[in-house]
Amino acid sequence: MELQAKPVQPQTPAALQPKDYKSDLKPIWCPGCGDFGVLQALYRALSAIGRQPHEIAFISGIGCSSRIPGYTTAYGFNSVHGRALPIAQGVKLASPELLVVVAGGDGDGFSIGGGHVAHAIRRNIDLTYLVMDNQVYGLTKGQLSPTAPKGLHTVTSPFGSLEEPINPLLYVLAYGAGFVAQATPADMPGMAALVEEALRYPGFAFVNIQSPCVTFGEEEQQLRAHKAKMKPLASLGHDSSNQLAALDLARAYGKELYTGVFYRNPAPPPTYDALVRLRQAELAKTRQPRERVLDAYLQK
Ligand SMILES: Cc1ncc(C[n+]2csc(CCOP(=O)(O)OP(=O)(O)O)c2C)c(N)n1
Ligand code: SF4
Repeated sequence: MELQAKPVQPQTPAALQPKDYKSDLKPIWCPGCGDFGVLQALYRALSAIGRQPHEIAFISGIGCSSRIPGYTTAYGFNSVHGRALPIAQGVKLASPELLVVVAGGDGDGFSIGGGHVAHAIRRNIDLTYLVMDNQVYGLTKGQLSPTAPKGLHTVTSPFGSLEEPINPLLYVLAYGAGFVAQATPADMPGMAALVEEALRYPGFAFVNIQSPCVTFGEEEQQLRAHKAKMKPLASLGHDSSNQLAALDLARAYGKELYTGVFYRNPAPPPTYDALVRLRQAELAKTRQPRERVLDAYLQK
């Protein structure tokens, strides 16, 4: 008797839902922490993009916000304080097909890890960097962070902060980041749309998320205050392809709460990871047969 194969029904993959990116781990953030909103916006943005969880890698350092990788079904590495960006660059170069997302706090990114930001930008590695900017070190109980406003009283600034804060928007724009935006969980649809746009940008994309720390943050950094003072850049008629206008608006960091895209390079240059692949392909053509055997071995 001849065996007949069962007729195969053509399968169209079901569209991914936000819940498909949600892991079984329950977030242990304080009730009301802004990072809950960021996580929801991420799930929404990822489902809109439709990449499978195994095609995505989340890299973080250490901090409350750096817990994000564990709360997704994607690959994740909750690494070392301040070292998320160099690790993420290595991941992207080793596995260029992955969608690489870096998530962490303002302390992680602009204090201990501050030196890495400029290099990731000038290399133009294709990754998305989400900073949950709450102006304090949340995880270690509310010490002064690099974006803390002048005068802020914390356990490490008993006289009020005497230092000027770092301006993350101006910082990344000045180094030439191709995509720079700011969001707040006070506008969830706006934040999800911005995260999605950043994920889609081909190159280094940065989103500064004003994510309130309800336990150690100031009153004016909470959602209610954000709702009252946020100004969507689109409603101001800002042209996001104008880098100089973006730099000018970014100077108001800490005074105004502008949300939306400050800058999007209208002609994104090739990314570092794409250039590496191009050079590899060029080099492969000129290699001698013996060297090609070595290349094939190294690529295993
Ligand atoms: C090398 C190293 N230095 C210091 C620490 C202590 N530490 C852990 S998280 C953190 C700062 C957290 O603040 P932030 O990065 O802004 O994230 P948040 O907790 O506010 O989300 C510090 C100083 C550490 N874990 N490792
Ligand atoms: S300490 Fe602040 S940043 Fe950390 S979980 Fe609590 S509210 Fe969020």
